[in-house]
Amino acid sequence: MTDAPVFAVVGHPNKGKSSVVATLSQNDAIAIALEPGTTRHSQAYPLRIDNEVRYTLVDTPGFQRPRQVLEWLQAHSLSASDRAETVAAFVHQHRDDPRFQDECELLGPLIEGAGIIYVVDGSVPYSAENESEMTILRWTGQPSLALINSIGPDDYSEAWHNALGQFFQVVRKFNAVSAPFNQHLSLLKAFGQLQPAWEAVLDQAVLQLSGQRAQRKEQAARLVATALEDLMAWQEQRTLTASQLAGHSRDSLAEQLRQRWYRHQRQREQALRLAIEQLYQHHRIQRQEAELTWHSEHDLFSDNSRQTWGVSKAYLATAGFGAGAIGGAGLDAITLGASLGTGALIGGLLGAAGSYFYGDRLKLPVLHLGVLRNGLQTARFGPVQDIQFGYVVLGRAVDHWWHVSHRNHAGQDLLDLEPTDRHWLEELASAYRHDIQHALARCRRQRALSSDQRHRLAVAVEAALDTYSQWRQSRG
Ligand SMILES: Nc1nc2c(ncn2[C@@H]2O[C@H](COP(=O)(O)OP(=O)(O)O)[C@@H](O)[C@H]2O)c(=O)[nH]1
Ligand SMILES: [Mg+2]
Repeated sequence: MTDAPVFAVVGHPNKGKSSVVATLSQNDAIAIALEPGTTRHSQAYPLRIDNEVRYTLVDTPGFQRPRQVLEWLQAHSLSASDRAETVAAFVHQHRDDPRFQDECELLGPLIEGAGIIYVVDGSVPYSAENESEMTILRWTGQPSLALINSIGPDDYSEAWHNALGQFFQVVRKFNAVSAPFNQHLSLLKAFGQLQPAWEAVLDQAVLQLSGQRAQRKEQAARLVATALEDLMAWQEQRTLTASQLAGHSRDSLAEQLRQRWYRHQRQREQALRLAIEQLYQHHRIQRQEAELTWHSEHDLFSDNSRQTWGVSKAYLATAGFGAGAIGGAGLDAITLGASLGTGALIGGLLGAAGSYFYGDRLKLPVLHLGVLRNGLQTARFGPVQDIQFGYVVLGRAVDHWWHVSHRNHAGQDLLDLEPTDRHWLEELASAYRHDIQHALARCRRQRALSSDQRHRLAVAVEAALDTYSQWRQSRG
């Protein structure tokens, strides 16, 4: 038993009703189509937090014959006091009438007590055609809110606002595809204002959604941290008999293990992408991203590889800065209190300069052959030699997380993780950078992280997520 409010999302076909439902119920499985008439039946989509329904949105077909419906209602109503009953009578009498199937479907939830969310497209001019629909909705007597959802580039929202204000208790602009999360919350609060019984429930839902969002960020950071550990430490092994070994050239063995190593790294990164998307309840994102791969001649700082990986020179120079800062930490300790951490600064500059001036090529994993034991020899490839690799993985993961966590469930665009020139890493507090650097260095040497180190890495990655968000926001 739940007293969670129900809202029927109604309006003309193809104005973004299903998109509003998808976004507010965080469900990307809702039919959103270019063709009108995709939705033939009303369908309820509950939003659950901790397994409890907090509110439900009902996706409905659009109005087809509003004028005829209104004529019928006017002919059957005696006074303003019987209008809601007249609407109910219309639905009961026309249940099996194919001409009014869509109207019966969409009015059904309203006569059962659902609130109204009326969706219009603010990018096309206001038309009086909508007045029959709006009048019918007003006759239901249900709490009502109108959303101006602009699909195209033009803006007629002011005219819409003036008209809608006469029919609905609250009128809001809300873009189902691009509205940021805080607008979802403020919309829920507005719903709470429509009916006293809903206020506490929806205020609670707002708190829970905020809490859930914070929790998801923390979980995302843990997922990224675990992937970093795995990717940095990964080693491909193969144990061969002496005769098998004789049948292989060293090069062909290295090549075989190298292929396997790359495949694993790519799959591990893909698994991280999917885990992040699932965490945010996105199950059908189409993503375009350069593969995590390179050739032995790839120079880490060449435009070519940076573009391939989607990370910038400045970003990697900053990673180099982080690396240098560790080297300088000793200096820092000596000068502690006497200077403002200039030791770390100088070390950092040297690290960055080293990256630039000494042609810092990404040091690739190499093949190691173990000693012959009982006629068997183990060949090992990996882990990666170069800590910069960890920063490449981190930069890509943070960018992907940002796009997923800011994506509405009505979004259908290809998620194109285009490289941009980003140098947000320098804005991450140095203590976090140290923790990341230490963890990456340890994993590279295949030394397991202690639970404390693991925790610190996750905390530092979460700080990186915050830093990246702020950095993006500051760039508008
Ligand atoms: N750009 C943009 N497109 C939207 C938005 N809302 C809906 N659309 C598009 O408009 C079309 C109709 O949307 P849909 O939600 O299926 O409308 P419905 O028929 O009212 O349920 C789809 O192609 C959507 O992708 C929006 O906020 N922004
Ligand atoms: Mg629809």
